[in-house]
Amino acid sequence: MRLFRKKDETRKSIWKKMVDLALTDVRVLATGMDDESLEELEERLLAADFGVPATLRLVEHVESLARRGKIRGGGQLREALKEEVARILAEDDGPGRSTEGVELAENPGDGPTVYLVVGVNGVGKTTSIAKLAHYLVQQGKSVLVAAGDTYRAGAVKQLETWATRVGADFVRGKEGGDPAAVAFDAVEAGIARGADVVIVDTAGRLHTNRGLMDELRKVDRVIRRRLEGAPHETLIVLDATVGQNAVAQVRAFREAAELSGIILAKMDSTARGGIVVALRQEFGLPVKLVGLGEKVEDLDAFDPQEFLQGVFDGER
Ligand SMILES: Nc1nc2c(ncn2[C@@H]2O[C@H](COP(=O)(O)OP(=O)(O)O)[C@@H](O)[C@H]2O)c(=O)[nH]1
Ligand SMILES: [Mg+2]
Repeated sequence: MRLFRKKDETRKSIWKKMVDLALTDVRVLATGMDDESLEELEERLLAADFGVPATLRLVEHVESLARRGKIRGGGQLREALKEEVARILAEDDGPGRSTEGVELAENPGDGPTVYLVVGVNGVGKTTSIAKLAHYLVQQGKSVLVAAGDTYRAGAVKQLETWATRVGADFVRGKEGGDPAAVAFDAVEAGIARGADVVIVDTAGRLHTNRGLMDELRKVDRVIRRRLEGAPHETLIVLDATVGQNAVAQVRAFREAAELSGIILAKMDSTARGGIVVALRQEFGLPVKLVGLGEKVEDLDAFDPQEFLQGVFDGER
């Protein structure tokens, strides 16, 4: 399936916000790439959540161009940065990446497409599931959501309320019950009811919790066993406002599940877009969807071109 980007004011302001960071205000560096300028560039990139590996790569790139006399002014510096970030974002492009939107993998065979959604507490998993379900229902798909977060009081109810609101089918487990059993029941129900898509919510206590990772492994295994090729996407939801913490979260969850992409929630609440680049540089994992608010419509496909423009060509 393909999620086309929404053209509205909300989205415009998001990309503009990133520009507010003044990353593009490189005029100070225009006098020549001395060590001080490079240090300042490094500081700015780190402050914008680009993370150490991506920052070093970008600074080295700029330095080497400058040494060869290829960067003489702010404009050239900006272009050099933009090109290198574009290169990072384009690396390891999996199937379904395009500048127009994101294609989430689908089940090519019989049975439903299954998406497993993971991430720590409070990042926006349940809300993102509601948004994705809403989008899919709007596309005419029959969607079933499964309340795999059986730990947190209210988590089941929260998903049920969303499901009812967006017109998705709903599978619950017993409170305090086994999340893997819920996942199994959900895939089973999806097959029996002929659902197009099954989305499995999960618990997200701290990623330092070994029990959680063991449990996720079990959920993943149960889904695999019940339906060949499933889960078709394992999406980790990250909170865009937590900076480099997001990198640590991906590292932890990667141990338990084969992540296929990122949903970056709360992009409306941050002006630092560098995390997108940090995640790509470190894991080669694409941001597929971005959360832009608390309403069901506030989900969008990540568009690398628009991202680049927002960060480097925005109004100054
Ligand atoms: N501003 C904003 N808030 C969000 C977004 N996504 C989720 N939230 C809020 O973040 C909080 C936690 O969300 P929830 O989906 O329950 O997180 P979960 O614990 O990971 O399932 C809720 O108050 C949501 O409304 C987003 O894209 N933007
Ligand atoms: Mg939740």
